[in-house]
Amino acid sequence: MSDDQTPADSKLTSSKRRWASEGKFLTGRISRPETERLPPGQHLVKNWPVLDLGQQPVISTESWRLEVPGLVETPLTLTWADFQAMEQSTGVSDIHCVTTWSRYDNNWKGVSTRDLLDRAMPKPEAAYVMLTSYDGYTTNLPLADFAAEDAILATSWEGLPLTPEHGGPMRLVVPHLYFWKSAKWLRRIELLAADEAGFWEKNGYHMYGDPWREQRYSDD
Ligand SMILES: Nc1nc2c(c(=O)[nH]1)N[C@H]1C(S)=C(S)[C@@H](COP(=O)(O)O)O[C@H]1N2
Ligand SMILES: [Mo]
Repeated sequence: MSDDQTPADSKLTSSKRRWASEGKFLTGRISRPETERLPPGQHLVKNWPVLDLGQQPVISTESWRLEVPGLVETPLTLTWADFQAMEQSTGVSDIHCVTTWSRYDNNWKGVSTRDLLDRAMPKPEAAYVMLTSYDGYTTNLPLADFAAEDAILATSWEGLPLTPEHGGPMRLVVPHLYFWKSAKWLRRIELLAADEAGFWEKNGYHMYGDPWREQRYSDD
């Protein structure tokens, strides 16, 4: 402890200052009234459309691996058994696709992104993630959004194993961003210091993709 402490420098204020600098308790979420559940320009569907690049890879759970390289203390390569042995979480969330359909109340089960990150331990300079899938698809998002409380590495939807066309055996779900950020058939989660454009982001889609601000396409 230094000598130039002011009386306000209690243990609590110093830990609060540390929490502030670390962004502790920040969820990255914004509360919205229930009347605004449907983002602007979206319409509700009851079915669940399939959208992808047209190549649906078939990955057996025997050959499946999940890699977590980049700016982490512990780079991971998990087998299906490793992944199943991790704490399993459930969540209910809405899907908002940039092609204007939304689907409410999807029940997911899988591993929360936070639990995965706890295991890999991001280095302080890690600020973005680049996701790479088994079909060659890539997409990018800030680490804080990947680590959102309701972001889940889903292996199950509505109590059933996630079907191959929807990204089985495992896909990401990040409910608060347009669904193109939710990589199906996820293979690699690379932690980066700087943002890089993924597949759609290189093809005119927004780098962030907030449905509430209609960030469908990049400005230029
Ligand atoms: N690996 C992979 N993930 C992907 C895509 C893709 O082509 N490949 N398409 C994205 C897009 S544009 C959307 S809208 C959603 C569609 O998911 P769904 O087919 O389960 O509805 O997946 C996203 N994740
Ligand atoms: Mo999409």
